[in-house]
Amino acid sequence: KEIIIATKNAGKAREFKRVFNDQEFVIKTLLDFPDFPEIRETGKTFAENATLKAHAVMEQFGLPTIADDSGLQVDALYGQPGIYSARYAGDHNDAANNAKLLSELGGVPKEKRTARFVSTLVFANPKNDDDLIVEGEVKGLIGSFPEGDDGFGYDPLFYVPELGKTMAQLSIDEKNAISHRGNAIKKLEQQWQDWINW
Ligand code: ITT
Repeated sequence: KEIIIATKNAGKAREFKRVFNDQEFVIKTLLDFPDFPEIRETGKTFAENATLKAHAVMEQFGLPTIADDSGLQVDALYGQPGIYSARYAGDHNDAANNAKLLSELGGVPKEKRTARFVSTLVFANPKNDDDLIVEGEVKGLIGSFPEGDDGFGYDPLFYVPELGKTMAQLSIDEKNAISHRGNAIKKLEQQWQDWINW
């Protein structure tokens, strides 16, 4: 049994593999297929983009496929960067994205730097008519400088008040325990075994 995670993002791939390791199926990601073409994310919502990615990959491989579309919503920026989180500063470059976020929030005081990470997962399968869709989120504050070396993307700027740390200061298990993606995966785990037709 094989499941494909429709992502080229190494940080996401690591988090999925950590949860789905040691099970009776094999997990692959698009990092195992470097020639797989870029999927254009033309949707207007996380769910639309995750659906596009899941179906493009499912149709190519004929296998059960999970896609994640995710991003950061910052209240003081009216929910931006949102679905544009990966390419906020142009090309996909985490350091440039973080620098742009800090500059956009320049002068905004701590209590107004509220934000959330959102992850929408779509599980598509050739033998199921309908997709399984779940969403997870986590709330936090955008710091005024990066802290921590783990994780990816905006993690060094995403401060989790309950833990007194940024996401980039958490181990992968600590991050999965509270993160938007971890929360979405937990919802998926409660449903997918009953849903899937192998
Ligand atoms: P795939 O489409 O190949 O999965 P991607 O990185 O392009 O990779 P998205 O379009 O869903 O994926 O963009 C998600 C962006 O949101 C990601 O590049 C980060 O900038 C940000 N993001 C999402 N989850 C994050 C997390 O757990 N920690 C930090 N940043 C995150």
